[in-house]
Amino acid sequence: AGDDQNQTGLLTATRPKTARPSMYRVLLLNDDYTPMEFVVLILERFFHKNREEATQIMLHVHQKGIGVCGVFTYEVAETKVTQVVDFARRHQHPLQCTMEKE
Ligand code: TYC
Repeated sequence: AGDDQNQTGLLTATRPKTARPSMYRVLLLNDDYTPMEFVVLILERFFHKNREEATQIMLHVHQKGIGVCGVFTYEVAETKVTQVVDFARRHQHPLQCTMEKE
């Protein structure tokens, strides 16, 4: 924030011009067919989780039905969803991945 001087010579408050971008959660959904090990691999490969974190997230999704893999700007989140779904389909797994605004 700053102070600008207008034509009247009065100081008025101004907003900072750079807003933070909206953030999006990337979500994994549970299903009955995708192997647990494959979900762990996805969390390691695309979300840079270590084996312990990946296993925790996978088990959370398995038990609760849905879980967060990470939070990203729109384009990064969209890319992650595409990468996960493409990878799952290439391996003939029905794994669902989606995104939602934070
Ligand atoms: N429910 C799956 C199984 O029992 C494992 C699984 C976990 C699938 C998380 C999808 O997002 C998922 N093999």
